Amino acid sequence: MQTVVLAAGKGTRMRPLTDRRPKPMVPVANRPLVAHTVDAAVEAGASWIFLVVGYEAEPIREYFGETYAGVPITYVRQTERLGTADAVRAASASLDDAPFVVLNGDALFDQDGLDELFDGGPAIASVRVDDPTQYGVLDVDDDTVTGIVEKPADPPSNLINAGAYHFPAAAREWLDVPKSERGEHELTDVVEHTIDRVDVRPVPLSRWLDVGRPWELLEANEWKIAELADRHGSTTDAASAESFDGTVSDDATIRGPVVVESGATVREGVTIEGPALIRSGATVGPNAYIRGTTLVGQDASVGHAVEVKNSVLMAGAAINHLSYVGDSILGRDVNFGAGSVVANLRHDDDPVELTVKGERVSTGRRKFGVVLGDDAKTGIDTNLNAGVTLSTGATTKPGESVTRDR
Ligand code: TTP
Repeated sequence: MQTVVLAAGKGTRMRPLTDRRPKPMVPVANRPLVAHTVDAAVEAGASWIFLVVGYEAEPIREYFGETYAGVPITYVRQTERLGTADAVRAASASLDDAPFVVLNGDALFDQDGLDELFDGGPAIASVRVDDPTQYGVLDVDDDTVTGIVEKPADPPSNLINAGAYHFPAAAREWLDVPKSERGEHELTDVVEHTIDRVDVRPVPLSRWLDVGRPWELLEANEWKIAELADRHGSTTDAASAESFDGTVSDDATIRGPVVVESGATVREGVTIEGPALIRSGATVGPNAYIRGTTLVGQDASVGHAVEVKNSVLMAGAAINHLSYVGDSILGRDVNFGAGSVVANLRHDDDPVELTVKGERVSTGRRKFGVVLGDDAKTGIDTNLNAGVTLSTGATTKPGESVTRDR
């Protein structure tokens, strides 16, 4: 099945984490986000991948090369970000006269659901949610989709569009849709054309995650680190040092599923409660505590008397002395000054808010810490309040208490 993967988005809602990398390349467990989508597509039967790229395309090309997992990759450049239908239209000249699948490159799909989408005829993947009013909602009659409505006040069902479509060959002729109210050429309008002409099945997904905002990156890592660690990590309570590819001290305590990649070092006195992934070149300890689904990225370091809980540390991030980091995302080469501490809970117990595109929005999480852009550095003894974002390269002074974004 020829498969178009949409990866030309800007990821503006994920800033500052997308200042220096396209959103498809943000790290999720041991690969970039879009690689999980491509892997799932290959597993489901993709025979050729058409990657639509735009903003910061080079790292995507470098990662996948000309073939990936034995499947040829064609890169299609979308020159202007004019919408998802425009993105597929950019790819359509390269497609054969045959059915094709389109996947949003910034979503995670469960494998069984994707397998079902690829098998059989035209289909659209959907997820059942409690409140569908902020999504594209499917109208379904028996086993056929009869309509799709954007953000309806009175939704026809609880099934939302999950951004994965199986189109008939003829749909290549239907991609030229006018701009929608929000000024984009949208694939949902192409779906409307398709359901007017052929039967389209709804394919229910049991698990799905649209990764648009920073806390969803945390959720993506929670999903994929747990999956990876369950597959490869030690599941015994007291794993022996030999169970790991990396170097693990006999005096470290590892509980639950943990992956320590080759070239990573876990020193004496460390406790890691999985799921966790310690990537190559990373060092942990001595005497550090890691818990609650954490990614320690390549060459990152977590030093003496540091506790890291449920967080993502991108490559080269360093928290070396006497710190606490909880429910947070630290960009590449972030440096925590000694004694810097993150708050991840409000005293009124309300969900923590974060700035997304200039507005404070609820993360929906009672526990959420901070987001630090690449190269941000805290002075010693900095306190970072829950929901604070530090932009790329930002610094704090020693002893500062940071309660606002900078
Ligand atoms: P969005 O999530 O709507 O856009 P985005 O990824 O740029 O994020 P943000 O809104 O934070 O800036 O895009 C959905 C998917 O479609 C995503 O995989 C990116 C892709 N896309 C394109 O490839 N081309 C486009 O013109 C648009 C609008 C999206």
